Amino acid sequence: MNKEHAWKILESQQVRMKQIHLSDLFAADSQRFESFSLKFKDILVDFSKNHINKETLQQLLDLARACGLKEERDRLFSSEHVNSTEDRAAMHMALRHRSSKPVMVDGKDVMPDVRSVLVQMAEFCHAVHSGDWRGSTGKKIENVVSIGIGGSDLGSDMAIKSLQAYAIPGIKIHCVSNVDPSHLARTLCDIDPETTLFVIISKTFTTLETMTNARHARLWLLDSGCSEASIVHHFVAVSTNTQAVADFGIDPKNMFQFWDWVGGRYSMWSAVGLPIALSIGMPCFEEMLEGAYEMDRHFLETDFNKNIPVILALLGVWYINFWGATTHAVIVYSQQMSQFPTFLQQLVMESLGKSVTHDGRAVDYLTSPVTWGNSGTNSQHAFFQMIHQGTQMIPADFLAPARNSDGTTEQQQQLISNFIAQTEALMKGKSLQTVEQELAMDGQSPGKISQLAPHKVFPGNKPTTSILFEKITPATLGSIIAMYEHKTYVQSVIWNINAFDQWGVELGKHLAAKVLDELGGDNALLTHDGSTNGLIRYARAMAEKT
Ligand code: G6Q
Repeated sequence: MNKEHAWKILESQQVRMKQIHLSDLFAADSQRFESFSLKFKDILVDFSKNHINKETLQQLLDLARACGLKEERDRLFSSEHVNSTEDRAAMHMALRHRSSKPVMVDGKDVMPDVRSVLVQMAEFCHAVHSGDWRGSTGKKIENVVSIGIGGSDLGSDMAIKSLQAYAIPGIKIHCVSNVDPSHLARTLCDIDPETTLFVIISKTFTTLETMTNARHARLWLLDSGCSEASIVHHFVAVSTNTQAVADFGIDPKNMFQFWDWVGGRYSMWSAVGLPIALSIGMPCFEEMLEGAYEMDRHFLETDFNKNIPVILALLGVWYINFWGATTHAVIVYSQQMSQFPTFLQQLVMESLGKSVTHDGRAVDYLTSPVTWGNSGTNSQHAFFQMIHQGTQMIPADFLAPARNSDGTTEQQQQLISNFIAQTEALMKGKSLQTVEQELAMDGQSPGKISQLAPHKVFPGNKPTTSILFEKITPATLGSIIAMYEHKTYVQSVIWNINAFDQWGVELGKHLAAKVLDELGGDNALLTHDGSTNGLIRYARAMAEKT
């Protein structure tokens, strides 16, 4: 079957499926949960509350086959240059590869280098934690300030917060990303320069925000009385660009290497994750790698009809391309994982926010969903209104750890009951008849009932996928992140787009430079459009106010 044919079959299937309410699918099949849920270790993925039946799933799998998913998955894992526009492999899986087999990238086994950086990270973390590595005045390091942005920040920030329960006592990790002066200044105002270590993370070591913040961090140390010669005790770098690290004044022996076959948003498994390792210790960091590796194997070795990243990706394609959904919500019933939707937003939208195919043709179908979300139950008191009663279809993933050792069982049970009850309510809804009966039982008059009832109806029929796991551990977090990475790749294959470039980000890196010159100058002749000229003049005038 070719792709066009598979696509047409799914279009007809959507016409059929949209006639059937989700609750009727459950009423008709007592085994629906068993048929449409999968388990990976302790992670239960229940996708039964989606607009599918066995036929739909088969048709989606046919589409995947017609798009050459098996061949493309093998190309990814064989280090072929799947990042076509940058002519690179996307081999982040090598960073968490745990078997003794070699991993060849561009004719070289990369595992010796990968392992040697892991050893360097382990030695460094041990030195910092034990106090062998000290600040210039001999004090133990108590604060680590990670400076990086985008892919060099979001993964670490999210994992450090998610794994707070594993944090090593006596050391606090702060992530600074924004060039907004408040981010660095507010972070530094409460910490002691003598006990602070900066980790400067940048693949290119040229990113404006990171380099500017790094320079200011250095000035802060010098202002505190630290000499130029002693600054080495307070700075390490993570980069692919040794020369730029040396030019900045960081001793290359205090640099942790990674490689151009690791994309920024896929790099938290490399030394980019050093702040994570400093927070939770290297054994826990390695457990996170192990969890991701197990998910890599699941993706690589499991038949597509039981393959979790494949199923999740196809559900996304189903809603985006056949139901017209333009957004995908991610609700995490865990305060510690509240940064997860932000991390996922970059992974998905930077990877899939493309409008041309690999060979440069404009696509004539939707690609990346707007990916967004927040923690539950907070979101229930904020934007759930629109998911329940708005006009758009918003497919949502609900994630939760069933257990949490912080706080009380009562709080945790409330959290999980909200998680479960919301997915049920979104699926079932509440009919006009039920609402009218409830209002009548409340003693409302017939006039009041007919006025209020339409507002209180919940159509239901809203698709959700529940991802419920035992508790947040480094390994589980690693598996979940890798699951979403592979889901993203599968969608890129179906859409025939490059998941690993980011020309839109590159543009942003250059645009600001010209305006920056003009903002600081007094050149009256500005040659932009009227709006841009007006904004530059207004910002100049505001900056001059005392
Ligand atoms: C990620 C993107 C982007 C990148 C940042 C930081 O995939 O390419 O978010 O990670 O722009 O880049 P550097 O690591 O080079 O500073």
